[in-house]
Order: sequence, then structure tokens, then C-alpha cells
Amino acid sequence: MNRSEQKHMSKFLTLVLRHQPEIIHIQPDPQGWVSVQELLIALQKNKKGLSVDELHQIVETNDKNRFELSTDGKRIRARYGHSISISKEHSESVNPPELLFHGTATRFLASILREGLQRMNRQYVHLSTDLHTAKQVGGRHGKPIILIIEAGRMRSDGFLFYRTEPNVWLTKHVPPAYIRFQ
Ligand code: HQG
Repeated sequence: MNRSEQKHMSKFLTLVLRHQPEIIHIQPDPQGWVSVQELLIALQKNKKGLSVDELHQIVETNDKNRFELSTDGKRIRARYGHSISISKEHSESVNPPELLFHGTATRFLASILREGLQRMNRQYVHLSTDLHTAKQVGGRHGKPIILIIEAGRMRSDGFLFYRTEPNVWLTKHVPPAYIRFQ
């Protein structure tokens, strides 16, 4: 599998594991896991055949660590970004750093200041630990602007945070009172 085939397959896996498992007739469990064997069979049926080794390669080389294999290697899921409903209630919430960042586009600001950060089409609001990532994420939507989120204060006030990879944090909603500017 060459690099461009790998990228194509990685995008397709993102689509089915985060958003539309039904297009290849798979059904993730409540935590978003699917059996690797079932996934490979489903892909095969959809003319997107893949070997276990190729799947592992995609998971390991993904630029944003989008996929996660279970420790026994038998299950796979998207680490973050879902629009399908997945339960993190069973996974541990973790104390976030005092401050986190959210990159967005300037045109969303007025609405964000009114309603806070909403999860929009995903299951969670995504926050970054570093400015560089936040700027990149914001730049996907237009002229980027970085918001500083008082995550430590939110946690003390009872909001829950989940960590999906070293620099991505998830939470359900960030009210305007916890948002500051650089
Ligand atoms: C904005 C990528 C108006 C929010 C990235 C964002 C990330 C509001 C957009 C991950 C709002 C939603 C997530 C409100 C939030 N009014 N706009 N009240 N509340 N917004 O793509 O955070 O490549 O769903 O600021 O790297 O940009 O997919 O979220 O601009 O980690 O692996 O609504 O997706 O990773 O956009 O990105 P998104 P996001 P992947």
C-alpha cells in the first residue's frame, strides 16, 4: 500500500469509525470499539480490502493519532472527533492543566461569547494543550483566533475532562465565563 492509498484508507476509516459506521454495516459498541476482524471483513465486502499489518501501519503512522487499538489488538476505535454517540462516562475523567487552548475562526467569536463553546457536530468540545496546535485547528475554519480556557477552574467547579492523546482534551461545553483572550 503506497502513501496515497494509506491516506485514502485512513480518511475512510475516520469516516466509518467516527461518523457513519452504517455505510459498511458495522456497529461500534457504546465506547466506540469495533472488532478488527469484523472491520476487515466489512471493508473487504466494500472493495476496500486491507490486511491486519496494513491496518496497524495506518494506526501507527497516523499524523494525529486518530485511531486506537485495544491492548490485545482485537478491537479498534477512533480516539476522538466522533459524531456518533459514544460514552466516555466509563472512561476516567482526568484533571486537566490549569489552562487549555481552543483555536477557532474570528467569525464564530460573537456566537461563542454568547453561548460558550458548543460541541457542534461532535460529541465533545476539543481543546489543545499548546498554542501551535490550537492555531492550526482554528485555521481550518478561517482566520484563526485562540481562546484561553480556564480548565483548572472549570474542573474545580465540577466540569469533567477527558484526555484522548497527549495534547487533545475533551469536555462537553465551555461556558463563556471560563473563556479568556490571549
Ligand atoms: C466552533 C480536528 C459558533 C468551534 C482538530 C469550531 C481537532 C462555535 C467549530 C478536532 C461555537 C466546530 C476538532 C458556538 C464552537 N458558536 N461556533 N457557540 N462553539 N464553535 O471541526 O475544535 O483532523 O467540529 O470553535 O485537530 O475545530 O478531525 O471542531 O471552530 O482536534 O482528527 O465550531 O478535529 O482533528 O468545528 O476541531 P469542529 P474543532 P481531526
